[in-house]
Amino acid sequence: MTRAVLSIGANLGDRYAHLKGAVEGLGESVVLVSGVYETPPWGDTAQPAYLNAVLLAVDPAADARAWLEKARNLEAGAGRVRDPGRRFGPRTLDVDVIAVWADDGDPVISDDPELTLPHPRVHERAFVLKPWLDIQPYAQLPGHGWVTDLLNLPALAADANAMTPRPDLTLESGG
Ligand code: PH2
Ligand code: MG
Ligand code: MG
Repeated sequence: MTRAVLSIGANLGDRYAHLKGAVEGLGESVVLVSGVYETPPWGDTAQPAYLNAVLLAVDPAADARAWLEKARNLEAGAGRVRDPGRRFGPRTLDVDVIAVWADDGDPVISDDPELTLPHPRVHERAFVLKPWLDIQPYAQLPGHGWVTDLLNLPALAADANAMTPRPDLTLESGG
Protein backbone atom coordinates (compact mmCIF):
# COMPACT_ATOMS: atom_id res chain seq x y z
CA MET A 1 0.00 0.00 0.00
CA THR A 2 1.11 3.56 -0.62
CA ARG A 3 -0.15 6.91 0.56
CA ALA A 4 0.14 9.86 -1.77
CA VAL A 5 -0.29 13.59 -1.42
CA LEU A 6 -1.62 14.92 -4.71
CA SER A 7 -2.01 18.53 -5.79
CA ILE A 8 -4.79 19.46 -8.19
CA GLY A 9 -5.03 22.73 -10.10
CA ALA A 10 -7.06 24.20 -12.96
CA ASN A 11 -7.13 27.55 -14.72
CA LEU A 12 -8.91 26.92 -18.03
CA GLY A 13 -12.55 26.12 -18.76
CA ASP A 14 -14.83 25.15 -15.89
CA ARG A 15 -12.11 25.06 -13.26
CA TYR A 16 -14.31 23.77 -10.46
CA ALA A 17 -15.74 20.97 -12.64
CA HIS A 18 -12.20 19.87 -13.50
CA LEU A 19 -11.21 19.66 -9.82
CA LYS A 20 -14.40 17.77 -8.97
CA GLY A 21 -13.74 15.38 -11.85
CA ALA A 22 -10.28 14.60 -10.45
CA VAL A 23 -11.61 13.84 -6.96
CA GLU A 24 -14.41 11.70 -8.41
CA GLY A 25 -11.98 9.91 -10.70
CA LEU A 26 -9.79 8.91 -7.76
CA GLY A 27 -12.88 7.42 -6.09
CA GLU A 28 -12.52 5.58 -2.82
CA SER A 29 -8.77 6.04 -2.62
CA VAL A 30 -9.31 9.65 -1.52
CA VAL A 31 -9.00 9.98 2.25
CA LEU A 32 -8.70 13.73 2.85
CA VAL A 33 -9.58 16.70 0.66
CA SER A 34 -8.53 20.27 1.37
CA GLY A 35 -10.59 23.34 0.77
CA VAL A 36 -10.38 25.04 -2.62
CA TYR A 37 -8.27 28.19 -3.01
CA GLU A 38 -8.20 30.78 -5.73
CA THR A 39 -4.50 31.43 -6.38
CA PRO A 40 -2.51 33.88 -8.49
CA PRO A 41 -0.56 32.13 -11.26
CA TRP A 42 2.92 31.13 -10.14
CA GLY A 43 5.99 30.81 -12.39
CA ASP A 44 4.33 32.17 -15.53
CA THR A 45 2.17 35.09 -14.53
CA ALA A 46 0.49 35.86 -17.89
CA GLN A 47 -2.40 33.45 -17.41
CA PRO A 48 -5.70 33.28 -15.49
CA ALA A 49 -5.93 32.58 -11.76
CA TYR A 50 -5.99 28.95 -10.65
CA LEU A 51 -8.19 26.95 -8.39
CA ASN A 52 -6.02 24.68 -6.27
CA ALA A 53 -6.57 21.94 -3.71
CA VAL A 54 -4.63 19.05 -2.17
CA LEU A 55 -5.68 15.45 -1.55
CA LEU A 56 -4.40 12.57 0.56
CA ALA A 57 -5.09 9.26 -1.15
CA VAL A 58 -4.29 5.63 -0.34
CA ASP A 59 -4.25 2.62 -2.60
CA PRO A 60 -3.36 -0.94 -1.55
CA ALA A 61 -2.05 -1.73 -5.04
CA ALA A 62 -0.47 1.50 -6.30
CA ASP A 63 3.25 2.18 -6.34
CA ALA A 64 4.64 5.64 -7.13
CA ARG A 65 4.51 5.04 -10.88
CA ALA A 66 0.83 4.03 -10.64
CA TRP A 67 0.01 7.36 -8.95
CA LEU A 68 1.66 9.16 -11.87
CA GLU A 69 -0.41 7.12 -14.32
CA LYS A 70 -3.61 7.94 -12.45
CA ALA A 71 -2.65 11.63 -12.53
CA ARG A 72 -2.04 11.54 -16.27
CA ASN A 73 -5.31 9.73 -16.96
CA LEU A 74 -7.23 12.33 -14.98
CA GLU A 75 -5.52 15.15 -16.91
CA ALA A 76 -6.32 13.48 -20.22
CA GLY A 77 -9.93 13.05 -19.10
CA ALA A 78 -10.14 16.80 -18.60
CA GLY A 79 -9.00 17.32 -22.19
CA ARG A 80 -5.61 18.67 -21.22
CA VAL A 81 -3.39 19.71 -24.12
CA ARG A 82 0.31 20.15 -23.31
CA ASP A 83 2.25 23.07 -24.72
CA PRO A 84 5.87 21.88 -24.79
CA GLY A 85 7.06 25.50 -25.13
CA ARG A 86 5.33 26.67 -21.96
CA ARG A 87 6.28 24.68 -18.92
CA PHE A 88 4.18 26.53 -16.35
CA GLY A 89 1.44 27.55 -18.76
CA PRO A 90 -2.35 27.34 -18.41
CA ARG A 91 -4.17 24.01 -18.17
CA THR A 92 -7.63 22.53 -17.75
CA LEU A 93 -6.36 20.15 -15.07
CA ASP A 94 -2.99 19.50 -13.49
CA VAL A 95 -2.59 16.59 -11.09
CA ASP A 96 0.85 16.47 -9.47
CA VAL A 97 2.21 13.69 -7.30
CA ILE A 98 3.76 15.66 -4.44
CA ALA A 99 5.02 12.84 -2.23
CA VAL A 100 4.44 9.12 -1.74
CA TRP A 101 4.93 6.98 1.39
CA ALA A 102 5.32 3.23 1.41
CA ASP A 103 3.59 0.84 3.78
CA ASP A 104 6.31 1.15 6.43
CA GLY A 105 5.85 4.95 6.49
CA ASP A 106 9.09 5.69 4.63
CA PRO A 107 8.85 8.35 1.93
CA VAL A 108 9.58 7.25 -1.61
CA ILE A 109 12.63 9.14 -2.92
CA SER A 110 13.15 9.18 -6.67
CA ASP A 111 15.28 11.22 -9.05
CA ASP A 112 13.64 9.75 -12.13
CA PRO A 113 13.16 12.84 -14.36
CA GLU A 114 9.65 11.64 -15.22
CA LEU A 115 8.64 11.26 -11.60
CA THR A 116 10.91 13.04 -9.15
CA LEU A 117 9.80 12.44 -5.56
CA PRO A 118 9.15 14.41 -3.53
CA HIS A 119 8.05 16.92 -6.19
CA PRO A 120 11.16 19.06 -6.90
CA ARG A 121 9.48 22.49 -6.65
CA VAL A 122 6.80 21.98 -4.05
CA HIS A 123 8.84 23.61 -1.26
CA GLU A 124 8.48 26.89 -3.21
CA ARG A 125 4.74 26.62 -3.81
CA ALA A 126 2.36 28.04 -1.27
CA PHE A 127 -0.55 26.94 -3.49
CA VAL A 128 0.34 23.34 -2.56
CA LEU A 129 1.74 23.75 0.97
CA LYS A 130 -1.13 25.77 2.42
CA PRO A 131 -3.96 23.40 1.42
CA TRP A 132 -1.77 20.47 2.45
CA LEU A 133 -1.33 21.95 5.91
CA ASP A 134 -5.11 22.33 6.15
CA ILE A 135 -5.62 18.57 5.88
CA GLN A 136 -2.40 17.50 7.70
CA PRO A 137 -1.29 20.05 10.30
CA TYR A 138 1.81 17.95 11.12
CA ALA A 139 2.79 17.37 7.49
CA GLN A 140 6.48 17.01 6.75
CA LEU A 141 7.88 17.37 3.26
CA PRO A 142 10.57 14.70 2.93
CA GLY A 143 13.94 16.46 2.72
CA HIS A 144 12.53 19.86 3.73
CA GLY A 145 11.03 19.45 7.19
CA TRP A 146 7.77 20.78 8.55
CA VAL A 147 5.36 22.26 6.03
CA THR A 148 4.32 24.85 8.61
CA ASP A 149 7.94 26.09 8.84
CA LEU A 150 8.21 26.36 5.05
CA LEU A 151 5.03 28.43 4.95
CA ASN A 152 6.48 30.82 7.52
CA LEU A 153 9.37 31.76 5.22
CA PRO A 154 8.71 35.34 4.03
CA ALA A 155 8.34 34.61 0.29
CA LEU A 156 5.97 31.73 0.92
CA ALA A 157 4.03 33.62 3.58
CA ALA A 158 3.46 36.43 1.08
CA ASP A 159 2.24 33.98 -1.57
CA ALA A 160 -0.02 32.24 0.94
CA ASN A 161 -1.47 35.60 1.87
CA ALA A 162 -2.44 36.22 -1.75
CA MET A 163 -4.53 33.02 -1.84
CA THR A 164 -8.29 33.36 -1.42
CA PRO A 165 -10.22 30.53 0.25
CA ARG A 166 -13.29 29.51 -1.77
CA PRO A 167 -15.57 27.87 0.81
CA ASP A 168 -18.37 28.13 -1.77
CA LEU A 169 -16.57 25.43 -3.82
CA THR A 170 -16.48 22.15 -1.94
CA LEU A 171 -14.89 18.87 -3.01
CA GLU A 172 -16.33 15.67 -1.61
CA SER A 173 -14.10 12.70 -0.90
CA GLY A 174 -15.24 9.44 -2.46
CA GLY A 175 -14.33 7.18 0.49
N1 PH2 B 1 0.63 25.25 -11.71
C1 PH2 B 1 1.62 25.49 -12.53
C2 PH2 B 1 2.17 26.82 -12.79
N2 PH2 B 1 1.63 27.83 -11.95
N3 PH2 B 1 0.14 28.60 -10.34
C3 PH2 B 1 -0.85 28.35 -9.47
N4 PH2 B 1 -1.35 29.33 -8.73
N5 PH2 B 1 -1.39 27.10 -9.31
C4 PH2 B 1 -0.93 26.04 -10.05
O1 PH2 B 1 -1.45 24.91 -9.88
C5 PH2 B 1 0.12 26.28 -10.96
C6 PH2 B 1 0.63 27.58 -11.08
C7 PH2 B 1 2.24 24.39 -13.28
O2 PH2 B 1 1.99 23.18 -12.78
MG1 MG C 1 1.95 21.37 -11.58
MG1 MG D 1 1.84 18.61 -13.52
